[in-house]
Amino acid sequence: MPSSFQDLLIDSPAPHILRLTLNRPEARNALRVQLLAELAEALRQAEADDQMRCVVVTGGPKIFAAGADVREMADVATAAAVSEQRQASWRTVHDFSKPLVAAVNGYCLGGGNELAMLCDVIVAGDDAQFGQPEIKLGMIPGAGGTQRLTAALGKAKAMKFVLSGEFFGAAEALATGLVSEVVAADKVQARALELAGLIAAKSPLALRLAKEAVRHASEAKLAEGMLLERQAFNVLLTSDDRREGLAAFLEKRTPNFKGR
Ligand code: DAK
Repeated sequence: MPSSFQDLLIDSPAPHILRLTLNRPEARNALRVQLLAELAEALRQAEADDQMRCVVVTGGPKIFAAGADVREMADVATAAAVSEQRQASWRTVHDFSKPLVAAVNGYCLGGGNELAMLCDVIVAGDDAQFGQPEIKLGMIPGAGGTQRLTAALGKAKAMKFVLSGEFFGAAEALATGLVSEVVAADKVQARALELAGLIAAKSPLALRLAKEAVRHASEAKLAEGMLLERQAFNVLLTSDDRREGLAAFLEKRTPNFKGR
């Protein structure tokens, strides 16, 4: 792996296992374009490396990720310029054919939760907090949150969280099936690596086909919903409320939404 990675720590803690650690603690691991591009590049390299059979994605022991980078998105010109690159990175995560295990401690919000939901197995700590708070910024989820959260939680709960932006804890995430299992916060990394080890010991060919088949069961109808989500997201891109929501967050005040 190139040493030029800035936002991502990369190691191989056990044979056949690659661990990618989101590493922007000062911004709560916000997924700026640079970080997403590095994640995509690391996955491309893991895809091509026959020695790598399972990838663990984590934000470390304190926080998974606070979503897209609000500062980056608040600058409309920058957001537009990097939009294609950002989407290409998300596609690379989505298309990755080997098993992805998310190890989640702390906040797992917005794009962070969408990243976790793109993983195949989610091990969460009892300190984990999930949510899709985009609505508080005058936005909606943009990387499949409206579709995958609904598939996982059902309409009533997904609506509550997508419309209110309220967070929910690990117990609820487990009860609703959003995560695979919950363990004590300090056991998350070890348990994720243990599961990754179990997975990596299996036939790579069988793993790839199993992943594809299970995905088909849960995502066959997803494409249409993703299109709708993308159109709605784009409509909101130029709204005054979105500008206000992002500015209010950065200025640490309550937003004054006008419905425009
Ligand atoms: N972006 C940038 N900076 C962030 C950030 C974020 N998402 N979250 C936190 N920070 C920064 C804060 O600005 C603060 O910076 P300084 O003031 O120190 O310079 C620092 O991290 C610490 O934040 P707090 O003081 O707020 O820390 P707390 O521990 O008190 O609270 C928190 C942590 C995570 C609960 C809170 O920071 C928070 O609510 N953050 C915002 C969460 C949020 O709204 N996330 C959703 C972002 S929108 C798309 C795909 C995906 C997306 C969009 C499009 N396409 C493919 C089209 C995704 C959108 C989103 O995720």
